[in-house]
Amino acid sequence: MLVGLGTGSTAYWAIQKIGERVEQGLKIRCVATSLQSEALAKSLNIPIVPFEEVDIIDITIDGADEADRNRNLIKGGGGALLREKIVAFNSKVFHVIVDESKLVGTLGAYPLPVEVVPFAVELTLKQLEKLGCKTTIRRSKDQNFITDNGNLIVDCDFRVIKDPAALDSQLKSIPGVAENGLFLNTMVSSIYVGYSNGMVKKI
Ligand code: DER
Repeated sequence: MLVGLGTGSTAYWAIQKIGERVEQGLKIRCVATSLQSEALAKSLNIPIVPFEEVDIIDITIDGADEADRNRNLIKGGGGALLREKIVAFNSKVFHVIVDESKLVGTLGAYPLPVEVVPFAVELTLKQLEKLGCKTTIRRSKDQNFITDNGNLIVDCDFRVIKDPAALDSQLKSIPGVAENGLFLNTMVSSIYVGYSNGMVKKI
């Protein structure tokens, strides 16, 4: 199988476990959603293949920052949302793992990460704010956070996102927005919710 490796602290543990299985003889090939996950996979001797060798990805496993019961997600807390969305979209199966704290009734309390090209970012921020959010350009170590694609991340605080599909369309219509962190349920096969008592529920 060709397996997509997610990004973040949850995907970290999935990649570790996949590494153990590869060491025991599991024969798979992988693609990674970030340079960070690619480096981790390589350190565990998980075979990474270039995208030019890829037709369709069999299964991708990733985390999320918020998930609702309709299987819509907010992702991008780790800044890899564009690559994550490309890999998820091109996967036959996309499984998401969250802990119970990330399961919400309505998305939006977690500021929505939006990947934006640096050119004229001030204008793009104004367009984003017209949609009713407060914007913050993400910083890291006293400078703007730069994605693996050389872009900025703008965290958009909407408080409540009543219609994720409508907002996704609105965001996609703004030139300068490379991608946004809304992963709609059309793309998500299952969400596995882990509880502190060890129970796991599948949505
Ligand atoms: O940045 C991302 O999209 C991550 O996958 C994020 O959604 C989950 O990160 P975490 O597992 O570190 O909470």
